[in-house]
Amino acid sequence: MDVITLGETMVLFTAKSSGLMRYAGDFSSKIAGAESNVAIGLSRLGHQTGWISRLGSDEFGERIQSFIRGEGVDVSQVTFDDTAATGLYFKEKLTASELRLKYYRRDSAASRMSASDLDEDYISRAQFLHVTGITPALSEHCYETVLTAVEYAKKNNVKVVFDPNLRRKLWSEDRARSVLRELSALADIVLPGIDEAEFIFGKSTPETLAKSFFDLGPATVILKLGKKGAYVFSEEEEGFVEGFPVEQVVDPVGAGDGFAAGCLSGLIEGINVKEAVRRGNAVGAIVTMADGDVEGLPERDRLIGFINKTDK
Ligand code: KDG
Repeated sequence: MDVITLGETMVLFTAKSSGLMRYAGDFSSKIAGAESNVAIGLSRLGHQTGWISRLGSDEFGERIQSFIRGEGVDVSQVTFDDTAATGLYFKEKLTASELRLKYYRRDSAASRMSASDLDEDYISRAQFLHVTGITPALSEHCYETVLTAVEYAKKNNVKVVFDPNLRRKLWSEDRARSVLRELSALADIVLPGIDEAEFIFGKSTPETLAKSFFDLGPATVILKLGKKGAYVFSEEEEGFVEGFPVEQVVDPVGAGDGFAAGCLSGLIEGINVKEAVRRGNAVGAIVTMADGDVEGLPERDRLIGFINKTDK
């Protein structure tokens, strides 16, 4: 297994018309969840991935499991809960460039994940464990589950990759800041966005923010500046890696997960960090050109074609 991840995946309903969702009659339905987005992205690039979660024993849960399994991700560690529902998430397109996201996930099946759901042996088989700051925000149980997964990874020399993925709607500012800092300190590689870094450490330059993460403990800090690119900070390498031009942004949600998938794909293959980040930038850019959080994740040929086209 190359990467194992854990977290909540929801059914995503997107209003087909723009404007306030109260007037929307038609919705498309897809599936989305930061961690499964990463697992799917890696699988499309040819890597072995596993996703750990809990789903409601309902039609939405069945749909999510089938979809993710169909993408080639191992779902053997997914459990079903008879007493809670699968989470839902709505995307409201106010204008072509203004999105509003609304969750119906409180007390969902995934929020009841527990550390006892984890199999240490399963986690020990991975090269990387990917975790985000969304899962610990779901419940105290989920927070403990993430910490236990990280503990199992560290015990078994599995590298921990942490993407803060700050979701302000899910928890209080103080709690978010303290947990994001705690998990950053436990990780080997962190992938914060500049806004997330400023949320944790206060406003500063990218260099100082990257250094603040580095001082907490991770060996590699990759600070994302959105479409502009990302700043790399590690003992071996340091510097800025420029992003790729995008013809037209159709839907930006999921670009950060695409970035994580591209970047991890490079790290699994042992290319240098800056090259891995360039791959991450390319996947992130491609994702924004399609509607949906996973629909734009490219297969390897498309990714190589996109990078080569820009290089010319
Ligand atoms: O990064 C994109 C995710 O945020 C989205 O797919 C849904 O997992 C999700 C969340 O909690 O926002």
